[in-house]
Amino acid sequence: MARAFLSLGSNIGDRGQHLYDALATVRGSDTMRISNVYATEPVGGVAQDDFWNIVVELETAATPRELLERARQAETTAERVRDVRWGPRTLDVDVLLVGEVTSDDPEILVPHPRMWERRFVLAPLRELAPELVPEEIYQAASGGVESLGTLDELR
Ligand code: PH2
Ligand code: MG
Ligand code: MG
Repeated sequence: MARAFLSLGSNIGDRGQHLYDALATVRGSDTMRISNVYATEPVGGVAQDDFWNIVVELETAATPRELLERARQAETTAERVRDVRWGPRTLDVDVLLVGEVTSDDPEILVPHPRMWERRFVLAPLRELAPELVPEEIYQAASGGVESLGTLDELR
């Protein structure tokens, strides 16, 4: 079993509902912990609305590829349309870390190559796993983030 971390984000429609609806699919039958929800400034891409982002932690035997399949299934359920790279989306689910496992499959790079640059990833991640996010790395990352409390409180 490994500790795996996935990042979820939404900036179209009912952001809290999209995040909430993804949880059962992302979880499978694993044990899951969920960070607070963060309202976050869009990083990169086109001008767009703020995101809501969370990170979830799974205690899992799944491979990166199996986690990618769960992520895609949740995105399909949210009727995500892929047009603009880094553009607005109902739901984005990215695999960040899967224990010590690495993947160099271009469809599913693990660890996620851009995770250390993004506060919308690091703020919720460090809540769940402070030992993985050194303060200097957090400070060097970019993008405004504001904690909104738990997903349950927001629904
Ligand atoms: N996702 C991106 C690009 N930019 N910015 C924020 N704040 N949150 C995201 O989830 C996000 C982003 C690409 O997936
Ligand atoms: Mg992403
Ligand atoms: Mg993605």
